[in-house]
Amino acid sequence: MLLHELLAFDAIHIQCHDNPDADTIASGYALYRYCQQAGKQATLFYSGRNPISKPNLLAMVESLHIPLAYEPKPAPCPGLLVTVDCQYGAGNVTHVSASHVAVIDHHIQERELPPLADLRPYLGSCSTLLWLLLEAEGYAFPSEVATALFYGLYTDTNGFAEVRHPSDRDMWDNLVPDERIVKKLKRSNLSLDDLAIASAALNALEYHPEGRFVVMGVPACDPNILGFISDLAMQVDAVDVAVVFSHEQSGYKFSVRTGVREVKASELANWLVQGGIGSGGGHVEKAGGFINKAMFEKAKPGQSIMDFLLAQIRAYFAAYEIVDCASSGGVVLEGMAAYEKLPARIGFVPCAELFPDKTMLHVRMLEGDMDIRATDDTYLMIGISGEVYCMGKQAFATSYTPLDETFKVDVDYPPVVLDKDAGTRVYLLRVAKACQSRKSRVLAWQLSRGMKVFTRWDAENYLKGEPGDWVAVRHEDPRDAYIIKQSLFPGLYTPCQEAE
Ligand SMILES: [Mn+2]
Repeated sequence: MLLHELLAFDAIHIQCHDNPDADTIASGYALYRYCQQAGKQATLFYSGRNPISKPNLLAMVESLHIPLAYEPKPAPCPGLLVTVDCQYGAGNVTHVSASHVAVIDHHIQERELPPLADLRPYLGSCSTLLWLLLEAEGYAFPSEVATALFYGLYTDTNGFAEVRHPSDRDMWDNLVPDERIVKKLKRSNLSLDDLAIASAALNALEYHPEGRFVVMGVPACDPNILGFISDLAMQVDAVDVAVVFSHEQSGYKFSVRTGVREVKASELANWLVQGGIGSGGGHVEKAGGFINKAMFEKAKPGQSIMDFLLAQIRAYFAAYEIVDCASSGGVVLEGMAAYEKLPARIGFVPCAELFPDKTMLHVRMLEGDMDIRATDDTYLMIGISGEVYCMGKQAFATSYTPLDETFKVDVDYPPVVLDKDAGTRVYLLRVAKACQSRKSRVLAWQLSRGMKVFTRWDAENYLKGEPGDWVAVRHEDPRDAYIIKQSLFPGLYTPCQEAE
């Protein structure tokens, strides 16, 4: 959906979800300003049992002059009704009859959507979605709108700790908010009631020594409380993983924290919402998400959310064998078969052609951000999913043949490099050339159980394989192991024909 399609209507009514938070208010406000600038008759409102009372929301509405109306009994809408940060017909937004409806949201799909809808559950906030849509229209962000969207992302991602998608980070980097107002809002996030909730949760804390984790449930509260409690729990030496959730009207908001390299918080957050019951994501150490109540009750009838989370966390721990190639003997070679790695086409960018020697680069890709110091020897390699990794000139020369063509691939988020010294951005897919890997022989084995492999080169990050994926070793060395996705294996490897 493109935002200007909404402008086909003269009257545009924008509805935030009941019991609104900063993200829905910011999203609605940005859309309101856009419609108003286009000469439309726009209104911004919310409904539900209570008007907003939280100090930060009141301060947000006041300091940014947001014309947000509370309509406990909303009248039917002539023209277009747009629900932001929620879906028309869902449980967390009061029903308003309208002749035309549009939905802009970042939660998982709950309802059949109208033709005018944009739903991107992988984003950390609905504010990010509005930012992307407005950017696509070439919109110039007034300070109030920039500040609102910035604060919307801030509150929905626990102070940016749980941002999920590179687009979240792009918005965070690009918007220029009014720092004075942001500061004031950050300082009024929590109420005394929120603090009382935190202390009650800490009192009732249950520790599970077998997995060194804690899980805590709290009543509906400011989402920042979840991060606050889990961050506090992580400072206990016996706690490796913390999950804190709150009971919200339409589901459960949760925060995940981990302090051990064997568990990535973003992965655990995704694991908790398996089966389409919600959305989650974030970083290696901090992540979060939301579980939809109706979906959860349908998937796990009769189970409490606490029992469910405990079972999911235990299942996650049990699902993966951990192999550390740096400190152990590596993977078991017995039962592995020989395969030939077929020549594969990937992209490469020699840093020397773009940047001065020893430039600090910030690489942004779907997998996350990476900082590197690029020398004249560094090659940036771009895989077929848009993932970026580094290689030395020598290693490149022995394993790849450059081709005389550009590298083209269709990916969800094209990787981008920021030259931190010059402040310039380079979209790698615009400059990447193609190269072909040389044939090589590996031993490989298809996984029947999950596996996390720490390679010899990176003691902090593991490669993760699910059942059905493959583990392979180069040079018959059990410690030279890596993981290949099930879907990619047949295209990249073929059984060796020659006898041993
Ligand atoms: Mn939101």
